[in-house]
Amino acid sequence: MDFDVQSIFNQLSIEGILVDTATCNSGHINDTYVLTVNSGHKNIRYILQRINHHVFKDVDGLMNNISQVINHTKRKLIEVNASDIQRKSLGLVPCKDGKNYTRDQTGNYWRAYLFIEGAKTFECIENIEQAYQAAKAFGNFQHILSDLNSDNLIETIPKFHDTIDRYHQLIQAIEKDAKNRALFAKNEINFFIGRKHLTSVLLKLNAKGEIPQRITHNDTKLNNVMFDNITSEAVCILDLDTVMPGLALYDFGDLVRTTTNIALEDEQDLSKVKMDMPTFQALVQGYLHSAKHFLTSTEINHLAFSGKLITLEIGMRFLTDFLNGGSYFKTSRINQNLDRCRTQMTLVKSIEQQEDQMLKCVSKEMNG
Ligand code: GN1
Ligand code: MG
Repeated sequence: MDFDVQSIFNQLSIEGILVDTATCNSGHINDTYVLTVNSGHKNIRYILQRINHHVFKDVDGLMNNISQVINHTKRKLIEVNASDIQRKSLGLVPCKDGKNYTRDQTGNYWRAYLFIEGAKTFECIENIEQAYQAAKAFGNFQHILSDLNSDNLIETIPKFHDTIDRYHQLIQAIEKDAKNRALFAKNEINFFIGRKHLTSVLLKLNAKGEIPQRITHNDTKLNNVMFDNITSEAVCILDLDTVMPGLALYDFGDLVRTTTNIALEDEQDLSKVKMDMPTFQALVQGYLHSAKHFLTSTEINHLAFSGKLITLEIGMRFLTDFLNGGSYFKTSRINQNLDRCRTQMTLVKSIEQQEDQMLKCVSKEMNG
């Protein structure tokens, strides 16, 4: 480990002795560890995260967002007499100085959460019910946050889902061609240039007032949901770093991207990558179950489109990072960002081929 875990642990308001630190290889941005602490008669686990402050530049604002979201969620769960509240919302561990994050000697930022026991995350779905559960959980998450005052939230990453801006960033990376890779990625570049018109669709509808801004999660990857080991229900939503004003469709779109495709995000065998219709149907059912009452008809009519757009957006981001020489997303092998980009492109094409059926599926689920 490249840091002094004991000295960070000493700054946390936790009673007990640190007995183990394990690396958790999940997430492309922050570094995550599982701490085991002996508190006399039992072991208690915690999540420790190094916050990537090159990506999240205002860590204080970020942590303030997260604590507001957690407090609001807990209040709402108490209001409805929910059971097992400790496991249904993240719990931040305070530091000895009263803050909810700390800094080490090298200038890195750290935070700790209570570990949610008896539940786990998945990189790909193992059964269709998980797609239903995840979509229902994110719909409910948006519903819970619908009355949180967004004036107090900062934009943790400005223009995060601004697909027009993401396209411009790709064009800049192509023009700069810092690593001389543009020729090598010619087909990929043309793929996105040919779909430029898609990037403005939701932003225009938002500007016209047809799609409202809401407080959204903005990173609804399947592995940001914890599923209960016994009931298989979605218990808790993780990764609150990008909870901020956004469009509900960004959340639904990323669910399409990460659940309807059973291949890994960096799968090299592209024949495995496709949008699975029954999984899409389960997603729609789960999402409508908790979000139908607040979604506008324009939002509902764009559920299928959102899957295509967010997959396209993430594909553009992977390609941009590949062209820039890869400093944003963590990689563990050469050309991994290009492989990630290719899976996204394949998934976009698969969605395009099935978009009519997806639209029909949504209207069938809406109209009974
Ligand atoms: C990043 O860190 P992680 O894996 O939860 C990224 C998301 C991308 C995702 C692609 C802050 O999420 O936007 O969709 O990778 N998060 C940030 O897998 O950029
Ligand atoms: Mg994340």
